[in-house]
Amino acid sequence: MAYETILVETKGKVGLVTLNRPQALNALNGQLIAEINTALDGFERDPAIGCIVLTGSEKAFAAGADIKEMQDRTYPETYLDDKFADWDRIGQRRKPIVAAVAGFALGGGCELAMMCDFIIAADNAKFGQPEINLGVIPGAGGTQRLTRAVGKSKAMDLCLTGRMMDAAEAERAGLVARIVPLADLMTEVMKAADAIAAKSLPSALMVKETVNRAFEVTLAEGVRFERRLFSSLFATHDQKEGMAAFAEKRKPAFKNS
Ligand code: CO8
Repeated sequence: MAYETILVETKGKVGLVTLNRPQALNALNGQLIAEINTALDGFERDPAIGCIVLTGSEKAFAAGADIKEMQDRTYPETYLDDKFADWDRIGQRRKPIVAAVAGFALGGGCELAMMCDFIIAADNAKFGQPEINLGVIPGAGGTQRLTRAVGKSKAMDLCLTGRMMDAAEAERAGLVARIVPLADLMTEVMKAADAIAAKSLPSALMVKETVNRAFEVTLAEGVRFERRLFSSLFATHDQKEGMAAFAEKRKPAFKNS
C-alpha cells in the first residue's frame, strides 16, 4: 500500500507509524486517520508484530484535526458522516501502542496520543485541547480521556482556557509515562517497544485489555475480570515456559501460545 500521509516501517517485532504531513504540522485529515487504520490493520494481523509505535516529527506529533478540512462542514454532515468511527478504531486496537510525542500534541493530536496505551514524551512536547479557541470542544474523546488521565481540575483548566502544558507538567499530571531528551526519544521508545514485543503476546494483550477495563467497570467487576484472564493464562505454553525459565535461571522462549 502506498501511503501519502504516514510512513510505515517494521523494526524487528515493532511496527512503527510516523505521521508525515510536515507542511501542516501533521494535522489529522481524514486520509491520515484512514491510513493509520490501514497500517494498524496490517500490524494487528501480522503475528510477528508484538508492539506498535506511533510518532510524529520533532516539531509536532500532531497539531490537531485538520481545521481547514473541517471549517465548512455543516451540522448534518458532521453528524451523518460519522468520521469519529475511524478515530474510535484507533483506540480499540488489541496490540499495545506506544505514543512517542515530540513538539505539539494539540486537540485531536493530544486525543490521538491518549488513544495509545502510554505516552513517552520528549522534553519539548506540548499538550493541549485548544478547540475552545475555535468555537468548538474536543471531539475525539479529549474531555473524557484527559479527565481520566489528569483529573477534573486540570482537564477543565486545559479545555476551558485552551492553554498548552509542557512535558514536565504533563508528567506531573499523569498524562505522560516518562520524559526523555528530544535527541533520545526514538531510542528510548524503541527500547520500551522492543521490551514489550519480547513478552508473550497473549499476556501483553491481556494487560492492555484489563487495564483499559478499569475505566469501564466497578473495582469489583474489574478485579473479577482480571482474575478470569489471570487464570486463563495458566492454559498457555508461555506461562509454563515463563515460570520454568525463572526457576531454571534462564531467559524464557515465548511462543505466543
Ligand atoms: N489544521 C490544519 N492546519 C494546521 C493545523 C491544524 N490543526 N495546525 C497547523 N496547521 C498548519 C498551519 O495552517 C500552517 O499552514 P500554512 O503554512 O499553509 O499557513 C502550518 O501548519 C504551520 O503552522 P503555523 O504557521 O501556525 O506554525 P506555528 O509554529 O506558528 O504555530 C501552532 C504552531 C501553535 C501549533 C499553530 O499551528 C496552531 O495553533 N495550530 C492549531 C492548533 C489547534 O487548534 N488544534 C485543534 C484543532 S481542532 C481538533 O483537533 C478537534 C479534534 C476533533 C476530532 C474529531 C474529528 C471527526
